[in-house]
Amino acid sequence: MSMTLIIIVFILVIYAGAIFLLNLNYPLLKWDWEAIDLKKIIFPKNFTWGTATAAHQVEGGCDNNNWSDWENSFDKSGKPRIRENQTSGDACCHWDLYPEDFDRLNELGVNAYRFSLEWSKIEPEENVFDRNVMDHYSGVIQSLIDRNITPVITLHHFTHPIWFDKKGGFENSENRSYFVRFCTKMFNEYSDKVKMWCTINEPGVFAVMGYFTGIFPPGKQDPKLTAHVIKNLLETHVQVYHTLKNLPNGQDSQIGIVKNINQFDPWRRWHLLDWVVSRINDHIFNTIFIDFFEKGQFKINIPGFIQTSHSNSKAVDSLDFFGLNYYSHSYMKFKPSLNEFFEHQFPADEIKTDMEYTIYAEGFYRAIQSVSKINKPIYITENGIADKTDDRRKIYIERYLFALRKAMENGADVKGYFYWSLMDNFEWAEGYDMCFGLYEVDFKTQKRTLRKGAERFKEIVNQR
Ligand code: IFM
Repeated sequence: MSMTLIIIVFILVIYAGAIFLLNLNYPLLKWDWEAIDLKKIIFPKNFTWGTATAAHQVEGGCDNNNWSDWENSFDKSGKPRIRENQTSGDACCHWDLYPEDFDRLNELGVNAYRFSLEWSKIEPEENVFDRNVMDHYSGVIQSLIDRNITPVITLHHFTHPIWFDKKGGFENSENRSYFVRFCTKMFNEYSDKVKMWCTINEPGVFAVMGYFTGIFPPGKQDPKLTAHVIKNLLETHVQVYHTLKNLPNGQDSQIGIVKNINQFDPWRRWHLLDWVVSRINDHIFNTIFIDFFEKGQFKINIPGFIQTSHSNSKAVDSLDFFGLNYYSHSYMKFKPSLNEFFEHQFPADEIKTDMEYTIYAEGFYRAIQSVSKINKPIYITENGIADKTDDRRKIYIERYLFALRKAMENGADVKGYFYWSLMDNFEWAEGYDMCFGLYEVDFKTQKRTLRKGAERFKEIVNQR
């Protein structure tokens, strides 16, 4: 055998071995849905059922934050930032209509509601707190309690005041103190009635979309800055957690972070470069967060690109619960281009949602398993489908709740589930075209109508 042949055989053996190990370690879970009985999905009696929203997406009148600026701006080529130049505007008028929206929570039979406080309305200028706005949120909380609905507050859900943004937002580590001050004030104000708090919603999405893809504000495309913002958000969470825990009511409050887990699977399971791009995405988007809370270590290791390492022993002790948002997975195909290294693919055997992803309930099971490593109680703080024609919502709800129940039966400590969303709302860069609501909203009349596909959610919730 010539030397060249030996080298070729050697490389092929190494390649095949690597692919074999990758397939073994990261199997693609697929269930035979035809053979699964989705009629019997029964949850424990004490399970928390809720729906979720966020201020900017539903309240209306959010005109003093990073997103209101963004909605009125254009990219370098003159293209609007939001699909068809839409703006959040009056959104669902939830600011005024919240009492009737909360009647809908009773109609659904849920017992919890996750919503966010709009920092830019509460502190419109640096260190100026608006008493009327704070009283408004007291009314919101009381209105939930009057209906036997547990209020769950999110302190940062993608938006913050323009004054904070102008200081560099979460790009600057020194700015953390402004957010900590806001959180402290909110906790002092509401923690006698609110016992569950989410610090930051989807730090990975916020950082990747704002600083890597540039689809969210501030529209930057800088991988190193993305890593820095992620680290800063995680450190901010730790600081907020420990600050609030030491305040009155801190010890009897549940405080956690909300993180979206998205699986990244290689499009061609035999192709090493598809594996490389999917593992890198998984590393940036999922693993660094899980490791931070499991081991207190923040480590990004993409040789020649980003390498950073930092540890904080307080991180392992900074969660009373882990808030998991899950929607889908992404099939990654390597792209030989200098600008983009990968593209997304959609298999024919998976049902597409209106967003750029498919229905993949098995990934919900995988996501729950992966965050179970952190060893904290889990709340599903978001899960839902954009389905304008309402012909996939029922199947989505059944499959995802089946996956959740299965994960619980296999030992996952999941305490509750919040459907995203109570009603159609402003879906960020997608504007109003993505209809995630259990209730359809007619944005001209503000009329809400329960969708047929949502009936299955109601049935499962009320099986208690
Ligand atoms: O609407 C968003 C929400 O604000 C954050 N999580 C994902 C949802 C659906 O895309």
